Amino acid sequence: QTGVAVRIDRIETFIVDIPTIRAHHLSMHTLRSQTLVLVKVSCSDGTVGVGEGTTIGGLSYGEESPEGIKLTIDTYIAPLLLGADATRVAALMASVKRAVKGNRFARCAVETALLDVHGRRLGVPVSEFFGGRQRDTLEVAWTLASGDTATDIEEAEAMLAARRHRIFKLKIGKREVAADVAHVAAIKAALGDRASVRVDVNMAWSEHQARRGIAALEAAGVDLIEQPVSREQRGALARLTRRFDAAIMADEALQGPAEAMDLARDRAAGVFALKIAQSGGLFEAQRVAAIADAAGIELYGGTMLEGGIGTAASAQLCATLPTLTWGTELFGPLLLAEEILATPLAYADFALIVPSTPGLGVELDMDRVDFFRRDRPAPRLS
Ligand code: MUC
Ligand code: MG
Repeated sequence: QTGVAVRIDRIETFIVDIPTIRAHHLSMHTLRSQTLVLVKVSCSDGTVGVGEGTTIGGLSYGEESPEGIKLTIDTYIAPLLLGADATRVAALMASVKRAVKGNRFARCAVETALLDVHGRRLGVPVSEFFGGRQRDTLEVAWTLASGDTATDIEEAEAMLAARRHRIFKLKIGKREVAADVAHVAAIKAALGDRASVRVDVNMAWSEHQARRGIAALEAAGVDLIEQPVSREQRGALARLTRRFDAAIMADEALQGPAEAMDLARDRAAGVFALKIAQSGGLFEAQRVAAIADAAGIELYGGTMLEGGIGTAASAQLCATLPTLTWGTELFGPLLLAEEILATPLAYADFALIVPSTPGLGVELDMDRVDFFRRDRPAPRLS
């Protein structure tokens, strides 16, 4: 193309499988390793940016799988972008959205890489594209999901002692309601006022189960209930929100600004789990946050258990939000047994320190990425 300031020359994708530090039990899947899809965008001026598209448990969490995210980027998004002006990030993503319906995780991964490369070129962190920072650290929750109550309590105590986390999210919904409630109540009783205890049901309950479950959880001192019922059951979510004092949070039900608008109009949740991938990128997530703000809905910085790239991208946006009442759960890299960043993200005093160098503020260690790649390249012979 003529008149293009900086051309997009190359877009590469890598599927990377990384073991987790322990089994992570969710209502729909048990994770023993996490699969990240990494995107690398190289431009004609020599700048390179990276993005990440990550989901949980293949197709068990949502409608995009890691393999599908890679295919969507390679086959449908990359050809649209090659040769285009890399400096027009919002316009590029608008053209991608016209040509690629749905596939929000894939679009988010590409947008993240474009923002990273744009920030690096301009010498500013990605947070500057969203109005600049309102905070430099983000409180981070930890998810207790070992599958065993005593192990979870031990893990929480260790996190408190290390001043790494004082908010704990428990993944429930796999067992009988009574068994799950007993598990959560035992953990809250052990931790008392030293910690906030929250649950994520990942859509596993019927409305009736939710009424029984939430009443008991509220009595046990749980302060936040995430996605108790199916994402389609918006009426049920709204009724639960009205019925209980404990905050009800929408996660799976929230897939971008249009759904945010519907949920806000129906008052179907008191809190939104803001996720960049589920929203369709950082720009769309910023719009979700604006709708929440206007509707008086509180925000929580959610995760898809991303590695360091996706986590840094979420952090760049979360740092710019006017309010983030419930903090974040940007702990994904801490659940992975292996590091793929050249320098790990820093966590201290219950918080993630938002990287402040240009772009996302993190670097991939490409030797480590090559090692964990599903299609591992043949070793380079010197
Ligand atoms: C979810 O459903 O929110 C976040 C933390 C965790 O352990 O799983 C996720 C996904
Ligand atoms: Mg959730």
